[in-house]
Amino acid sequence: MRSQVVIIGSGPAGLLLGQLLTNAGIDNVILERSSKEHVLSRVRAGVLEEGTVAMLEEAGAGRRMRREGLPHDGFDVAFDGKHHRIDLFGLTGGKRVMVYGQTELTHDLMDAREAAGTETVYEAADVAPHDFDGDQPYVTYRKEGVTHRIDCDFIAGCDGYHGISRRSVPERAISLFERTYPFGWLGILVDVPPVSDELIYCNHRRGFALCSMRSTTRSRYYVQCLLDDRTEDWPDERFWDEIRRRLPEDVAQRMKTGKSFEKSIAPLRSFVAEPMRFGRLFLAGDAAHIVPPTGAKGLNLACGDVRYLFDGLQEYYTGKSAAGIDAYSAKALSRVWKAERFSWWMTTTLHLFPETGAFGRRIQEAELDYLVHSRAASMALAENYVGLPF
Ligand code: FAS
Ligand code: PHB
Repeated sequence: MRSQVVIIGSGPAGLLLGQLLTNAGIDNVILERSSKEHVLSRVRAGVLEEGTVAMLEEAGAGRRMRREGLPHDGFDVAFDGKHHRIDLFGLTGGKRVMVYGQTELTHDLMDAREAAGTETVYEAADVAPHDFDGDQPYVTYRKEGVTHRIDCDFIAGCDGYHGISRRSVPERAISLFERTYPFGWLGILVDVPPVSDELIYCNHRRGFALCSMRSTTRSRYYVQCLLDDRTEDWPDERFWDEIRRRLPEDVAQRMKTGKSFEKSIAPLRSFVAEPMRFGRLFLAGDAAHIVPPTGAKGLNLACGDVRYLFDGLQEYYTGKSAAGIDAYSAKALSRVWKAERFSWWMTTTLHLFPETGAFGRRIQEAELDYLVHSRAASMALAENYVGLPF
């Protein structure tokens, strides 16, 4: 079999790239190791930057997001018992974010791909990229006991942090940068109205908390937890007690509680692989970088990579120029590192770091005080949160 582009991974990066390529008449196939149901069962991001929203519409997968998504013009930062609104719209000259779950976005992209009749091979085992340092790369995979080979022009490694693509690059050719955090996020989904119309990011001496949502009837809440915590350590009753202890009194009092139907713990990490291109293999999304979810950047960064990679591939196939794909890695990394910095800053400013002691706590308090009382500081937060330009 032959295709122009083989995409490894059917997450947001792979699906969005595949849809843009298909719409541009560039044939592609996605190889996904899990089942479609498993991909859709994952609960992850919730906030889309304007650039991501525009790309979904460009891909022809934005209708339901426009109908069901929640445009947000600001969010609250809470600390010391009070909450302060960050006016994204006012501080960025009219930009906002869209609250719309990654699960829904993934579903919409899968539906668009199926409508276009473009192939995704689910439950593809032992996917492996080959000869990407030459000009005749190919990918092999096993399905129902049969090994298949797809010859192609390019391979897009959109297979996430634990994928095979990055791990297929020789160690001497890649540099890894990483910072781990001494805590995780415990998240729940619950069908009760959100406690606030907008998100609330809360710094508290007991730990970080985040009040988010998926709709006006479905809340998404998080608390900072210990790295070795397990979901069974957190029955709903403990979760509700803890998040209300961390929120300002007026917020805690009006919080609706209920029985969670999803509960998971995610570790936090900052990670970047450089470069993001190896001959005919390109890394995009979590395969190349990870950010702590505090800044709501992970999914949006994946879409930013796809912006550059799709533009470069389209230029290669139509303009017969390799300038775009040659510039991909440097361009993507420049935006990735700015988002890494922002996500690291949001995480260090909002979470409890016992090891930084009393001095570290006072620095956090000064950072938060400056943030909400300085227009310049709030503008810096706002322009990063709505998304830096592509
Ligand atoms: P993904 O990981 O989404 O997709 C990769 C795909 O490749 C998967 O479907 C996987 O099954 C497949 N794959 C892996 N190995 C393969 C192989 N060998 N062969 C074939 N297929 C393979 N971001 C936010 O902005 N906010 C959040 O709150 C947030 N929460 C998160 C919670 C968790 C637990 C995780 C892991 C991530 C979270 N993120 C969050 C980040 C997340 O949204 C990612 O940035 C986003 O999924 C990136 O999309 P992809 O790059 O497509 O990678
Ligand atoms: C979410 O709704 O899942 C969410 C929102 C904002 C974040 C992280 C997660 O920063």
